[in-house]
Amino acid sequence: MPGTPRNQEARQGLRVLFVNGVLEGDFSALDIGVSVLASFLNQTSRHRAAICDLTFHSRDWQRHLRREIDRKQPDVIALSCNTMYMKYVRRIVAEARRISPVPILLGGHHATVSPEDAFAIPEVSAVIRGDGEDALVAYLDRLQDHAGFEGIPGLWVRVPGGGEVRNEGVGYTADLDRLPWLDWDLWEELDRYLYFFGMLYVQGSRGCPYQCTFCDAQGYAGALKQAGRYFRLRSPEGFAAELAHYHELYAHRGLRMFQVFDPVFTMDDRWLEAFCAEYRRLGLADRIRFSAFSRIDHLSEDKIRLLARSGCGLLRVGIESGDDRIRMEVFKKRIDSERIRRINRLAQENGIHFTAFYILGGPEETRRTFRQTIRLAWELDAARSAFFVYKPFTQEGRAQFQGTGGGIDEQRYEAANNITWGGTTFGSDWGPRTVEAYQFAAYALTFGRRWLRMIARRRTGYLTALLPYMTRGVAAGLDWRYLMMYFHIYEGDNIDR
Ligand code: B12
Ligand code: SF4
Repeated sequence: MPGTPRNQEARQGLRVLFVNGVLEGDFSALDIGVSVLASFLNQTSRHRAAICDLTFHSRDWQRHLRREIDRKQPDVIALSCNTMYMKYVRRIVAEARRISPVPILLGGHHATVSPEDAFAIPEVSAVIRGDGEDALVAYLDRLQDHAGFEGIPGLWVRVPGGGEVRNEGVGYTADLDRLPWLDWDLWEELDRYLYFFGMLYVQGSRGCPYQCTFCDAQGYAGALKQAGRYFRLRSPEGFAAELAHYHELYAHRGLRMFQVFDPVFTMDDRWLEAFCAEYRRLGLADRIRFSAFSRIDHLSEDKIRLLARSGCGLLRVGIESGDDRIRMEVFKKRIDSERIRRINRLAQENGIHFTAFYILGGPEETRRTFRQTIRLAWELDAARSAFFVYKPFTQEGRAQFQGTGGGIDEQRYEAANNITWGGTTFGSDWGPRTVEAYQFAAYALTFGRRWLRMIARRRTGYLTALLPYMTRGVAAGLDWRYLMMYFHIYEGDNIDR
């Protein structure tokens, strides 16, 4: 019967199978939430977790899912969801239910910001809102012990035999230092990720105190508010020690860079100094570089110098728009173009590359602001420029289109599975296809220039690296457009030394 665990042995705990459900498109996610939760269960509870990754099985994912369920015999199947991938989640959940009667649990970003939507999927047995660590263990304990589900913050559950429990609140992990280091080998095809990307995803903090209107960090932050602060830091020394551990385990398997995924890594000055000092002391600065998200207003000459001598090779910063009003008032990222130019210059002088992120197609854009964005991108000449296409995740972002003569093409938005391509919005003098045309022009210019430099630098090495990369990727069922994109971002040393 759905909702009844098969493993009834008292102390052994339940077996959880996380399914990483990337069925097409962007294959870049070694999901951090799943990695954290699976490692947490294995290392701190009596329950056991495994990961079934569909990323490299897009052509035969149903067969792979069945094989993995047969092999791992889970008591619970769990999926992490974001809004764009809900179409995959629905298909996977339906298929998993055809294969197995065990409870199916959802969590993650979409389950937190839109729990009704996640819980409405008929095959879903339970949803956890917010941080998953403690709520997941509590859910599994109660499930195994046949106890009630009341009182677990953020847990919504359909009770076997009828009825449901919807607990108030959200899961919240205040102290990040109690989380164990990650067991990346839970990803059985880790070596493929290391081949295609050469990096592991790491975090020294969680959350972000800002409220940029295009970013759904604010949705998660809003849900978490009742429980505690969204922005939390780990011990900087503990974080550096964790990276040293990964370097020892994975450098010989292809790890070439740490991709630091703290939303604003350079937020806390003292923390950053302590981390950098420890990263250098452990001898990592000379052996493996890292790349990190930052914000222009959390960068200064001192910080850039500190980062440059501590192994940071690349900073990923949101420039968002070439128009100050769009960036500062519409997107609410209050950083002006002059400051951007100054920090960009300082970074270039100190040998730190930028990946600059831009957004095309947001509220109040005009053809003029599209051109301004492309012009600024050309002028800044970042090592990499990425032009995302606006997707209306937030209520505030949606509301901003009202009264502008623009809006959202709901059909296109419904069909979208990424922020990388595909217009879903329109303005007073432009439509979704206009956005795509400007995006094409933006890449033709900025990437064209980078491509010529790449060829000049690598010469025949370029083709001898590209051909096996593409061949292996296509053979693994990966989308050739993303392969092309990721080859030019991550292949080689990842940083363009
Ligand atoms: C790092 C990051 C990435 C990384 C890593 C993604 C990953 N899944 O690990 C990369 C670059 C690969 C990425 C990709 C994408 N991302 Co992203 N990403 C972020 C970022 C900056 C931080 C997220 C973070 O801190 N994670 C830390 C981990 C620990 O948190 P977590 O994943 O939420 O997991 C916790 C809980 O949610 C919960 N949980 C998670 N899963 C599960 C499952 C179960 C069963 C349970 C019980 C609990 C649970 O427990 C976890 C531990 O506490 C946020 C922005 C922000 N500031 O928050 C955007 C963000 C989450 N990303 C977003 C988007 C849209 C994407 C992409 C779709 C973009 C694209 N390619 O087009 C892809 C989706 C890939 C994917 N499979 O998730 C959106 C999501 C919006 C939405 N409403 O869904 C955000 C909010 C940014 C934005 N644009 O608004 N992303
Ligand atoms: S875009 Fe960056 S700074 Fe802005 S809210 Fe999102 S994570 Fe925070």
